Amino acid sequence: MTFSFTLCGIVCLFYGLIGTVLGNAQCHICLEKLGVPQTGEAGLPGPQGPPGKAGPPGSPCGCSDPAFKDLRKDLEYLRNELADLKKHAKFKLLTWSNASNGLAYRFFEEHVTYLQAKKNCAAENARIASAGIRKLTTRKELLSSIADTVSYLWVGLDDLNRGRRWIWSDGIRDVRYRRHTLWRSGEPNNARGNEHCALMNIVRHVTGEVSLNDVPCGIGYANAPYICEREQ
Ligand SMILES: [Ca+2]
Repeated sequence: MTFSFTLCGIVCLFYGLIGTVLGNAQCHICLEKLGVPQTGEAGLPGPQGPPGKAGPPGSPCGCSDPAFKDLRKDLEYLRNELADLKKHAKFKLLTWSNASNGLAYRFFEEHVTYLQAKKNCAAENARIASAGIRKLTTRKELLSSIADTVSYLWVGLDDLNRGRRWIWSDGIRDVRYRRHTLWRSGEPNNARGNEHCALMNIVRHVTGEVSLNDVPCGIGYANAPYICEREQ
C-alpha cells in the first residue's frame, strides 16, 4: 500500500511537472485505484442571488460648476413662468370668464370698426366693455389676461347720441374733467369733426395704465380688437 502511494506520488509528480491533461487523468486513476476519493470537474455557476442592501447616501455636490448655476437659473425661471401660467389660467378671456366685479368678459382679437364691434357684442347679448374698463382693479385683471402684443382696444364709449355726450355702453355719462379721467391730455378733440368713438391705448397691461383718444367709428379708419361685457 505504502509502495502504491509512493508510486502514485511519483506518477502525479511526474505528470504535474509535464502538466498534460492526460497526465492528470493518469494521476487521478492511480489514486482512485487506491480508494482515495477524487473531486470531479466544477459544476455550472448557480443562479444570481438577491440584490444587496442600499448603500449609504451620497455627499452633497460642490455646485460650483458654472453649468450647474445656469441650470439652477433656468429652473427658477421655469418655476416663475409656471406660477404666472397658473395665475392666468384662472381667468382666460378667450371664452366668457367671470371677473371680480361680478360681470363676465370675453376678448375678441379680430380687428373691426367700432360699429362692427358693437354689433358683434350685441350678438353675444353683451356690450363693448365699459364698467370693467373704468374700474382699475377689473381693468388690470382684463388687460393682464390678454396678450402683451395687443396695444389698443375699442371700449364702449361714444358720443353718437343726439346730444353728442360721451356716454359709456352701460349708460354712465363720462365726465371728462374728473381727476381720474382716462382721456389722454387734449382728448377728446373731435379732430376733423368726425371723431365720435373712444379707442383705448394700452400703456401697461399689468398696471392697467391706459389713455383714451376719440377717433372715427366707421369703415376706413380705425380697426381694433375689443372686449365684450355682460351679466354673468
Ligand atoms: Ca382724437
